Amino acid sequence: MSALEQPILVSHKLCPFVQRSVITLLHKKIDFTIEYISLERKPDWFVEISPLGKVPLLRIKDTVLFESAVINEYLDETHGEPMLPKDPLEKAEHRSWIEFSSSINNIQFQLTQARREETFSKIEEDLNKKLAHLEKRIGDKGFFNGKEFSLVDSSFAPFLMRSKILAENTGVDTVSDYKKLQKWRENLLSLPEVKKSVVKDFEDLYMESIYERGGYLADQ
Ligand SMILES: N[C@@H](CCC(=O)N[C@@H](CS)C(=O)NCC(=O)O)C(=O)O
Repeated sequence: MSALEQPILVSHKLCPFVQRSVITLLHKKIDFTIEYISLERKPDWFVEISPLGKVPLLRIKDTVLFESAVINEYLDETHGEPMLPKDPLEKAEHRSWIEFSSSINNIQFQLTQARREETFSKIEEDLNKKLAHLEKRIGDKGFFNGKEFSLVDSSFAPFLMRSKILAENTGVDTVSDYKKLQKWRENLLSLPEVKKSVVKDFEDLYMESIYERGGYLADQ
Protein backbone atom coordinates (compact mmCIF):
# COMPACT_ATOMS: atom_id res chain seq x y z
CA MET A 1 0.00 0.00 0.00
CA SER A 2 1.44 3.39 -0.94
CA ALA A 3 1.73 6.10 1.74
CA LEU A 4 -1.08 8.00 -0.02
CA GLU A 5 -3.48 5.04 0.30
CA GLN A 6 -2.73 4.36 3.96
CA PRO A 7 -5.41 5.15 6.52
CA ILE A 8 -4.70 8.41 8.35
CA LEU A 9 -5.34 8.56 12.07
CA VAL A 10 -6.03 12.13 13.11
CA SER A 11 -4.65 12.31 16.62
CA HIS A 12 -3.59 14.20 19.70
CA LYS A 13 -0.48 13.12 21.60
CA LEU A 14 -2.21 12.85 24.98
CA CYS A 15 -5.57 11.39 23.99
CA PRO A 16 -6.33 7.93 25.46
CA PHE A 17 -9.04 7.33 22.83
CA VAL A 18 -6.54 7.91 20.03
CA GLN A 19 -4.12 5.59 21.81
CA ARG A 20 -6.56 2.68 21.79
CA SER A 21 -6.85 2.91 18.03
CA VAL A 22 -3.06 3.17 17.67
CA ILE A 23 -2.69 0.00 19.79
CA THR A 24 -5.19 -1.83 17.58
CA LEU A 25 -3.47 -0.63 14.38
CA LEU A 26 -0.06 -1.75 15.72
CA HIS A 27 -1.40 -5.06 17.02
CA LYS A 28 -2.92 -5.78 13.60
CA LYS A 29 0.31 -4.64 11.88
CA ILE A 30 -1.62 -2.22 9.67
CA ASP A 31 0.38 0.48 7.88
CA PHE A 32 -1.00 3.90 8.76
CA THR A 33 -0.09 7.55 8.88
CA ILE A 34 -0.59 9.55 12.05
CA GLU A 35 -1.40 13.24 11.98
CA TYR A 36 -1.33 15.22 15.24
CA ILE A 37 -3.47 18.29 15.69
CA SER A 38 -3.85 20.87 18.44
CA LEU A 39 -7.20 20.61 20.23
CA GLU A 40 -6.83 24.17 21.55
CA ARG A 41 -6.60 25.49 17.98
CA LYS A 42 -8.39 22.93 15.85
CA PRO A 43 -7.46 23.30 12.18
CA ASP A 44 -10.30 24.33 9.85
CA TRP A 45 -10.00 21.15 7.78
CA PHE A 46 -10.50 19.10 10.98
CA VAL A 47 -13.57 21.09 12.07
CA GLU A 48 -14.93 20.58 8.58
CA ILE A 49 -14.74 16.77 8.68
CA SER A 50 -15.16 15.95 12.39
CA PRO A 51 -18.86 15.81 13.36
CA LEU A 52 -18.09 15.81 17.10
CA GLY A 53 -14.93 17.92 16.90
CA LYS A 54 -13.04 15.11 18.62
CA VAL A 55 -10.06 12.88 17.88
CA PRO A 56 -9.48 10.16 16.83
CA LEU A 57 -10.68 10.23 13.26
CA LEU A 58 -9.67 7.55 10.82
CA ARG A 59 -9.59 8.76 7.22
CA ILE A 60 -9.80 6.02 4.63
CA LYS A 61 -9.72 7.60 1.20
CA ASP A 62 -12.89 9.78 1.19
CA THR A 63 -14.49 8.18 4.24
CA VAL A 64 -14.10 9.57 7.74
CA LEU A 65 -14.68 7.28 10.72
CA PHE A 66 -15.04 8.70 14.22
CA GLU A 67 -15.44 7.23 17.73
CA SER A 68 -12.50 5.05 18.76
CA ALA A 69 -14.61 1.96 19.55
CA VAL A 70 -16.16 2.07 16.07
CA ILE A 71 -12.76 2.63 14.45
CA ASN A 72 -11.37 -0.36 16.35
CA GLU A 73 -14.23 -2.63 15.30
CA TYR A 74 -13.73 -1.62 11.68
CA LEU A 75 -10.00 -2.40 11.93
CA ASP A 76 -10.80 -5.68 13.63
CA GLU A 77 -13.32 -6.78 10.99
CA THR A 78 -11.04 -5.94 8.10
CA HIS A 79 -7.63 -7.18 9.30
CA GLY A 80 -6.17 -10.32 10.83
CA GLU A 81 -7.42 -12.45 13.69
CA PRO A 82 -10.67 -11.24 15.33
CA MET A 83 -10.22 -9.38 18.62
CA LEU A 84 -13.89 -9.74 19.64
CA PRO A 85 -15.65 -13.04 20.40
CA LYS A 86 -17.87 -14.57 17.70
CA ASP A 87 -20.71 -15.48 20.02
CA PRO A 88 -23.21 -12.55 19.99
CA LEU A 89 -23.73 -12.56 23.75
CA GLU A 90 -20.00 -12.65 24.52
CA LYS A 91 -19.36 -10.00 21.88
CA ALA A 92 -22.01 -7.73 23.38
CA GLU A 93 -20.48 -8.22 26.82
CA HIS A 94 -17.04 -7.21 25.51
CA ARG A 95 -18.61 -4.13 23.92
CA SER A 96 -20.17 -3.27 27.27
CA TRP A 97 -16.72 -3.28 28.90
CA ILE A 98 -15.27 -1.20 26.06
CA GLU A 99 -18.00 1.37 26.74
CA PHE A 100 -17.13 1.12 30.44
CA SER A 101 -13.45 1.82 29.63
CA SER A 102 -14.51 5.13 28.05
CA SER A 103 -16.11 6.20 31.35
CA ILE A 104 -12.97 5.13 33.18
CA ASN A 105 -10.84 7.30 30.85
CA ASN A 106 -13.12 10.25 31.53
CA ILE A 107 -13.02 9.74 35.30
CA GLN A 108 -9.22 9.49 35.24
CA PHE A 109 -9.12 12.77 33.33
CA GLN A 110 -11.42 14.42 35.90
CA LEU A 111 -9.13 13.13 38.66
CA THR A 112 -6.15 14.90 37.10
CA GLN A 113 -8.23 18.09 36.80
CA ALA A 114 -9.60 18.22 40.35
CA ARG A 115 -8.52 21.40 42.11
CA ARG A 116 -9.47 20.66 45.72
CA GLU A 117 -8.77 17.60 47.86
CA GLU A 118 -12.48 17.12 48.55
CA THR A 119 -13.35 16.95 44.84
CA PHE A 120 -10.36 14.70 44.20
CA SER A 121 -11.45 12.26 46.94
CA LYS A 122 -15.02 12.05 45.60
CA ILE A 123 -13.78 11.25 42.10
CA GLU A 124 -11.26 8.75 43.45
CA GLU A 125 -14.02 7.00 45.43
CA ASP A 126 -16.23 6.79 42.33
CA LEU A 127 -13.33 5.40 40.27
CA ASN A 128 -12.50 2.87 42.97
CA LYS A 129 -16.09 1.56 43.05
CA LYS A 130 -16.12 1.16 39.29
CA LEU A 131 -12.74 -0.57 39.24
CA ALA A 132 -14.04 -3.09 41.81
CA HIS A 133 -16.51 -4.29 39.14
CA LEU A 134 -13.69 -4.62 36.63
CA GLU A 135 -11.51 -6.53 39.11
CA LYS A 136 -14.33 -9.07 39.52
CA ARG A 137 -14.65 -9.57 35.76
CA ILE A 138 -11.09 -9.72 34.44
CA GLY A 139 -9.21 -12.97 34.14
CA ASP A 140 -5.91 -13.70 35.87
CA LYS A 141 -4.07 -15.00 32.80
CA GLY A 142 -2.74 -11.64 31.66
CA PHE A 143 -5.57 -10.45 29.42
CA PHE A 144 -9.20 -9.44 29.89
CA ASN A 145 -10.56 -12.74 28.77
CA GLY A 146 -7.73 -15.19 29.21
CA LYS A 147 -4.65 -15.53 27.06
CA GLU A 148 -5.67 -13.60 23.91
CA PHE A 149 -5.25 -9.86 23.38
CA SER A 150 -8.74 -8.46 22.68
CA LEU A 151 -10.34 -5.10 21.88
CA VAL A 152 -11.14 -4.79 25.59
CA ASP A 153 -7.39 -4.98 26.29
CA SER A 154 -6.54 -2.31 23.73
CA SER A 155 -9.32 -0.14 25.18
CA PHE A 156 -8.09 -0.30 28.78
CA ALA A 157 -4.34 -0.10 28.11
CA PRO A 158 -4.31 3.76 27.88
CA PHE A 159 -5.98 4.08 31.30
CA LEU A 160 -3.59 1.52 32.80
CA MET A 161 -0.54 3.25 31.28
CA ARG A 162 -1.62 6.60 32.76
CA SER A 163 -2.37 5.01 36.15
CA LYS A 164 1.21 3.67 36.27
CA ILE A 165 2.71 7.04 35.33
CA LEU A 166 0.59 8.78 37.96
CA ALA A 167 1.59 6.21 40.58
CA GLU A 168 5.30 6.69 39.83
CA ASN A 169 5.16 10.49 39.72
CA THR A 170 2.64 11.32 42.44
CA GLY A 171 2.38 8.19 44.62
CA VAL A 172 -1.35 7.99 43.86
CA ASP A 173 -2.02 4.52 42.44
CA THR A 174 -5.67 4.13 41.51
CA VAL A 175 -5.37 0.36 41.08
CA SER A 176 -3.45 -0.32 44.30
CA ASP A 177 -6.43 -2.17 45.87
CA TYR A 178 -6.74 -4.57 42.95
CA LYS A 179 -4.29 -7.42 42.43
CA LYS A 180 -5.68 -8.68 39.11
CA LEU A 181 -5.76 -5.16 37.68
CA GLN A 182 -2.11 -4.69 38.69
CA LYS A 183 -1.13 -7.93 36.97
CA TRP A 184 -3.12 -7.00 33.89
CA ARG A 185 -1.40 -3.58 33.85
CA GLU A 186 2.08 -5.12 34.02
CA ASN A 187 1.29 -7.54 31.23
CA LEU A 188 -0.29 -4.97 28.88
CA LEU A 189 2.44 -2.39 29.46
CA SER A 190 5.09 -4.95 28.51
CA LEU A 191 3.63 -5.46 25.01
CA PRO A 192 5.37 -3.78 22.03
CA GLU A 193 2.07 -2.52 20.55
CA VAL A 194 1.29 -0.78 23.84
CA LYS A 195 4.82 0.57 24.41
CA LYS A 196 4.95 2.01 20.89
CA SER A 197 1.45 3.47 21.00
CA VAL A 198 2.56 6.82 22.45
CA VAL A 199 5.20 9.36 21.50
CA LYS A 200 8.67 8.91 23.03
CA ASP A 201 8.30 11.78 25.53
CA PHE A 202 4.73 10.82 26.48
CA GLU A 203 5.39 10.55 30.23
CA ASP A 204 6.90 14.06 30.35
CA LEU A 205 4.11 15.54 28.23
CA TYR A 206 1.42 13.86 30.32
CA MET A 207 2.89 14.96 33.65
CA GLU A 208 3.54 18.49 32.31
CA SER A 209 -0.13 18.73 31.32
CA ILE A 210 -1.05 17.81 34.89
CA TYR A 211 1.45 20.20 36.53
CA GLU A 212 0.30 23.02 34.23
CA ARG A 213 -3.26 22.59 35.48
CA GLY A 214 -1.94 22.87 39.04
CA GLY A 215 -4.68 20.74 40.56
CA TYR A 216 -4.62 18.60 43.71
CA LEU A 217 -2.64 15.78 42.05
CA ALA A 218 0.10 18.17 40.92
CA ASP A 219 0.92 18.89 44.58
CA GLN A 220 1.37 15.23 45.56
N1 LIG B 1 -15.99 8.88 22.58
C1 LIG B 1 -14.88 9.44 21.84
C2 LIG B 1 -14.08 10.33 22.80
C3 LIG B 1 -12.97 11.09 22.08
C4 LIG B 1 -12.50 12.27 22.90
O1 LIG B 1 -13.04 12.60 23.96
N2 LIG B 1 -11.46 12.94 22.38
C5 LIG B 1 -10.98 14.17 23.02
C6 LIG B 1 -9.47 14.12 23.25
S1 LIG B 1 -8.98 12.80 24.30
C7 LIG B 1 -11.23 15.35 22.09
O2 LIG B 1 -10.99 15.26 20.91
N3 LIG B 1 -11.65 16.47 22.64
C8 LIG B 1 -11.81 17.68 21.91
C9 LIG B 1 -13.06 18.42 22.26
O3 LIG B 1 -13.93 17.83 22.95
O4 LIG B 1 -13.17 19.57 21.87
C10 LIG B 1 -14.01 8.32 21.26
O5 LIG B 1 -14.01 7.22 21.84
O6 LIG B 1 -13.37 8.51 20.22
